[in-house]
Amino acid sequence: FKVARVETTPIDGQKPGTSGLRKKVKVFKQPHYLQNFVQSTFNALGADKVRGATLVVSGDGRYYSKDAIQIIIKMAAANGVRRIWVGQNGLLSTPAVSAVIRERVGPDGSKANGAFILTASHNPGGPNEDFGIKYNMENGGPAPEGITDKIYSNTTTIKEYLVAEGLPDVDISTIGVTSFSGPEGQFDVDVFDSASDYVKLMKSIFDFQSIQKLLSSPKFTFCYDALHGVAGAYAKRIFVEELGAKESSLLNCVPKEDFGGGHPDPNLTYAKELVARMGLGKTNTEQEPPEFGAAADGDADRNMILGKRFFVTPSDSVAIIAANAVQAIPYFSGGLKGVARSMPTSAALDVVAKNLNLKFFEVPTGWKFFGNLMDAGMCSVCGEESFGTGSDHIREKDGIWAVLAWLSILAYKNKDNLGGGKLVSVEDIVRQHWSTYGRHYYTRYDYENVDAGGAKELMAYLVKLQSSLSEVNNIIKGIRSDVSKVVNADEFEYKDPVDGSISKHQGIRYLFEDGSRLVFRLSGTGSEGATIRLYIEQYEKDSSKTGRDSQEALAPLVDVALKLSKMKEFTGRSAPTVIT
Ligand code: VG1
Ligand code: CO
Repeated sequence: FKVARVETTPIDGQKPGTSGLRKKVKVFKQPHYLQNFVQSTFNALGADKVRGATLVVSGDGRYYSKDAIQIIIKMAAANGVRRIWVGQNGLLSTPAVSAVIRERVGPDGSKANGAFILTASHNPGGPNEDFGIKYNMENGGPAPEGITDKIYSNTTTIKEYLVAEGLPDVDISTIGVTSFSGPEGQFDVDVFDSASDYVKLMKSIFDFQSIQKLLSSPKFTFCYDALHGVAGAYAKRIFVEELGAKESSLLNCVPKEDFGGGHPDPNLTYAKELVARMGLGKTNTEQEPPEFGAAADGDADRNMILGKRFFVTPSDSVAIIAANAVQAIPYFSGGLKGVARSMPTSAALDVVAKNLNLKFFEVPTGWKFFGNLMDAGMCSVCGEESFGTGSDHIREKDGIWAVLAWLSILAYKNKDNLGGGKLVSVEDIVRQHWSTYGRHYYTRYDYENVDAGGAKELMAYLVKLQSSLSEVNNIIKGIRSDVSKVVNADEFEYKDPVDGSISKHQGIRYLFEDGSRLVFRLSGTGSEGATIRLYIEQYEKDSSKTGRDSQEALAPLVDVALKLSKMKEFTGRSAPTVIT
C-alpha cells in the first residue's frame, strides 16, 4: 500500500467525555468525522509512540464498529503502526481489551502499546443510536486527561489525515495473521480469539473449582443477563464452559449490533427481564427466582448484582467485596494495598477501609483516576456507584470479574453448607455487612436529556448557594424539620497523589452533620442535551434501623434535594428518567 494524505478541516464537538467520544452514529458517519478523531489521537501520542507500535482495535460490536475498524486499520498502517490486533469479529469487552494490552503476547512475541475501544458502553446502539471511541494506554487504562485534552485540541486545528491507499478490507471474522507491505515495511493484522486471554486471567485470580462446586450444588441457582452486549461472548465461555452453569441460566447472551433494541445498562429500570426473573419486578414469576442474578452493560465493564428478590447497591457491592476479598479470592490472599471509590459513590467503602485499616482514596467520576493509584501499587479494589467495580488485575472496571468476586464470596461463606445446612444467600451477606458496618442508604436520580442551558443554570445556582451555609440551612428548615444541618459545601476538586495533576469542577457536594450527602453532577457520557445526576446518601449506624426500604428512608433528603436545587424550575421535569 501507499500512504495518501487527505485534506480535512476541524469538526466541532470532538471533546472526549468521562469515557471517550460518544455521539450518534449519524454524527460519526459524517465525512472525516471518525478520521479526524483518530488522526488527532495519533498526533497526540506523537510519532515515536505510533511508529512501529502494536495497537488493539475492537469493541462491544455495536452498529458501525465493523466499518470503523476497517477505517482505523487503514489509518494506522499509514501512520506507521506495525501491527493491529483485532478480537474475532471485532469483539472485545472493555475489560478484555485492558487484559489483552497487559497480558497478551502475539505470535511473533510482540506486546500491545495501546488500544482504540469502539463502544458507547451503556448507551443504546443501532443506526439511530450511539457509537463511541476511546483510547487506552500501555497500562491498559483509559488515556489520562493530559492526553484527552491534547486529542481535543488537535481536533480543533487538524488539516490532514493519513490513509493507506491500496490496503484491502481485512477479514476480521477469521482467526489468523494477514501481512501487507507498505512504504516502511511489513504491516500485520492479527485476528485472535476474543475470550481466551481474559479467561486465562480470570482463572489466575479466582478459585474456579470452588465456584464450580457452588454452581453445581442443587441449592444454588444462577442467572446472567448480558443485555445483548459483548459480555455474552465471555459469559458462555466462563459460566457455562468453565464453571458448569446451565446454558439456560444465560439471558440475552448473543451480542447484537443494536442490543436487541434495548438499553444495555444493567440497572433495575433497563434490565427488566432479569429483574422479573429475580422476583423483583411487579410481575409475579411463577417459578422460584434464582439465588443469584447479574447483568452487564454493552461493553461488559458494568455489573448489577442481585439476590433472590434482593438488589445489591453498587456502593455496597464494592464495600462487601473489599471486606471479604482476602479470605474469598486467592488473588488478594496477601492483603489489599488500598481501596478507592469515586466521589459520588457512598461511603460504605470508607467504613470498611477504616475498620480494616486500609489505605483509602476518593477520586472523581470515571475509571481513569483509579489507574494511577493502581500503577503506583496503592489500590487493589475500587468501585463506582454507577455499577462499576474492579481491581488492579486490569485498568478498567470489570463486569464479569465482579460476578466472579460475588460467586467467590458466596462459595466461601457456604463452603461447609453445600452438603447440609441452609445456604447463606446474597441477602444474608448484605444484611450481615450492614449490621457490622452500618448501612448507607443510597439512591441516584438521573434527569436525562434535559435542556443543556437549564442544567448549567441549575449547577451555577447550586454553586452560588454554597457561599452562604446559613442561607442553605434556612431554606432546608423551611422544607423539612427531620433532616440534619449542612456543615460543609463545595465543588469537588481532586489532586492526584501520584502525579500531582488537578481536576476541578468534579461535582457539587452538600455535606450534612449526620454524614448524609447530596451530590449534583452533569454527566459526561451522554450524546444529546445534558444529564443531571443527583446522588443522595444517608448513613445509619444503628443495626436495628438498617432494614428499612431505601426510598422510604431517603424520602426527606430527596424532598430537600429537589426543592433546594429548584430541579423542576430549572429542568421542567417533575420526575427523574431513571432512579437507581
Ligand atoms: C457515567 C458514570 C461513571 C462511569 C462512566 C463510564 O459517567 O456516572 O461512574 O465511569 O459513566 O461508564 P457520567 O459522566 O455519565 O456520569 V461506562 O460503563 O459508560 O464506560
Ligand atoms: Co460500560
